[in-house]
Amino acid sequence: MTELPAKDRCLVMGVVNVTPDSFSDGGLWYGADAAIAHGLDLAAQGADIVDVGGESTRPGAQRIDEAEELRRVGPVVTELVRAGLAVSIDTMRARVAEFALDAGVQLVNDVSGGLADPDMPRLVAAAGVSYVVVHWRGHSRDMYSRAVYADVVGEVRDELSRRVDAVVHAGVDPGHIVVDPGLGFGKRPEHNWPLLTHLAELGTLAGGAFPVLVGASRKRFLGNLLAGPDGTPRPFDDCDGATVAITALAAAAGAWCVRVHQVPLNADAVRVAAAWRGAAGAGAAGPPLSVTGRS
Ligand code: PMM
Repeated sequence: MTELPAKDRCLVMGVVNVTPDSFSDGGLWYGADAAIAHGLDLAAQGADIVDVGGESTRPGAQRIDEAEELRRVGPVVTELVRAGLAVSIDTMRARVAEFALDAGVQLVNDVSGGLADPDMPRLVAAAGVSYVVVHWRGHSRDMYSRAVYADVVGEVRDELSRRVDAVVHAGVDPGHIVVDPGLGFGKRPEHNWPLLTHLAELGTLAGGAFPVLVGASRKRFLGNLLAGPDGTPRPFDDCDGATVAITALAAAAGAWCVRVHQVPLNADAVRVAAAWRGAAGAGAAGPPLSVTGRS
């Protein structure tokens, strides 16, 4: 099977949202054929991994049922794995992850960090694949009510640390864990910036140093930053320049991977950052992941 790439630079994960309603590209790749073609395009443009998701997590989103999620992602995951791509499944449901693991994905990206479905950590542990544990405080329908922090970096780090302990307790190999501050998940714009500037700290938990994934692409806090003179936020799909800037900064700070909607310029940015880190004597990327596929 295709293994997760091990590179001496930050990896680029291209997003394939098979949804009618994701905040920045909802509907564009909703049909299976369009989503498969998009995944192949992202890989051809330089994505190291393609991340397939069927459930929108935009603020306020209502959940879809499991059958619908499987209907959306099933054919896309199957076909992209068959094409030889390194594929990750973006889901909070163990049953969806199980289907994707059987199809051959190498990574489970769970934006709830194992909280939404208690079966998820055991499933990932048994599969022996990599697991992205995202900081999360609850489902999208009311995520802003939980976005209250006195010390956002310290609290996110503590909560992530507890999730890492829990998934390790469920059997996940610590060498397979990636942590993610969950930008925008139960966070207001002002919370995302300190998280971005403390990535190394967020990856250094009681159990050791973990690779960090950053998902800033096209998120609302960038649209707010780039708002026009009348305060109107910049549209999502016009935030790719800001995303590339974050990619360069995060990769230079040692991020393991960036999750992005638009690949080519981000693929350039991670190479710039690798050269930057190399010249600074920092090593080209952050802590390594044991990148074996399913055992
Ligand atoms: N953000 C979204 C979806 N999946 N996965 C990880 N690991 N980190 C993220 O920040 C993340 C994610 C929401 O963005 P989208 O609707 O544009 O996919």
